[in-house]
Amino acid sequence: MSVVVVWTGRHRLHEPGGEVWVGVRTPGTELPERAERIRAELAGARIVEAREQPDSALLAVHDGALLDYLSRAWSDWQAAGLDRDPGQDRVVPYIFSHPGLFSAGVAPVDPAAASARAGRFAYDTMTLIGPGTWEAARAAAEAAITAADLVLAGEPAAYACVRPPGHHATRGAFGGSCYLNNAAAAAARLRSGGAGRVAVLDIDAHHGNGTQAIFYEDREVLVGSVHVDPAAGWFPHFLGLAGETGAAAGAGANRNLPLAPGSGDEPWLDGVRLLSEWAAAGGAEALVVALGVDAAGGDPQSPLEVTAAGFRAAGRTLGELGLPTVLVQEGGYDLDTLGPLVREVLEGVEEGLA
Ligand code: SP5
Ligand code: ZN
Repeated sequence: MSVVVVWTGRHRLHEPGGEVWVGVRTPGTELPERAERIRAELAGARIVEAREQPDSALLAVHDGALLDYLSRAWSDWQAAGLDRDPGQDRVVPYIFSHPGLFSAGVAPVDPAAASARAGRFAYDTMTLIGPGTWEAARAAAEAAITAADLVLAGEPAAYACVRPPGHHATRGAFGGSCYLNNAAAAAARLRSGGAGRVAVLDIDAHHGNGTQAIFYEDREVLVGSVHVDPAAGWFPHFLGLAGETGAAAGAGANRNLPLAPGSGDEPWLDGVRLLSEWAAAGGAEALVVALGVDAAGGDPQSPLEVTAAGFRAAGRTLGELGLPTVLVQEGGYDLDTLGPLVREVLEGVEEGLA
């Protein structure tokens, strides 16, 4: 395989320890073994270590307040004794600065209590923070940015084999197993490195709401996502519909293609093709693929039914755009098929680029 793979072993520092869903701690599926399985499948590839990046690379897509919070969340939680009393070994929010709390001219206070602070930045209860979460999330973003640098230096395609994933993280909030938006950080680096217009195409089974929000008013970053219809009962539930097309200078620069639960190769590949044509027509000069493989039939987190051949065909379509291409790992939770499906996409990209 010729696609260069960017890797960091620091992902292992993030052990989510489950997900609190409807108030119950469930085992969770965003496990360290995910990245290890993909890496094992790509054992023959060229591997490059993620390079450290300055804060400015993260501040291009995130608020400083979110970065400050994430970097201190676990130590503040521990300093407040919450891991001993009541005995919660991960940061879990309990009160949220919901917009419905506030009147015109009344802004949220920065809460003094560590137990409350999470609810200023978390938008769900499933995305837990432990001792190594910040270091791992930062390493994942750094790996995605490194992949962008490799492509700027002339690699036709680079794949960041990362976790935790990123596409649900917004400028100022985290959720959906995501803390920092790795794909958005890669797109920002491609832009600052000279790409005029960048397309981020998201083929994860879930809507890339974080990436959408980050670039919603940006005409130079086209954001497209094909995903299971949130209005049919799927995460992120509150947005991700076809009517969300960008705003202000970014009007028309966002595209959502929601699919019915149960959709398989044909409608999903139609979506991938539409997004690719849209990116080409929009003048994209570089491509970021938010590469989740949870649209696979058999994935525990989504009802889509895409096959291995479908993933290969999607890779080919994206490769045929002929653009410098950064691929960033997002979801995909069936440990036995995750690696092979990523390989199908990467080999498809190579075929398309050739
Ligand atoms: C990056 C990514 O793929 N994030 C996916 C986050 C979606 N998680 C939604 C989980 C909804 C609760 N699932 C409970 C399953 C109970 N059987
Ligand atoms: Zn997903």
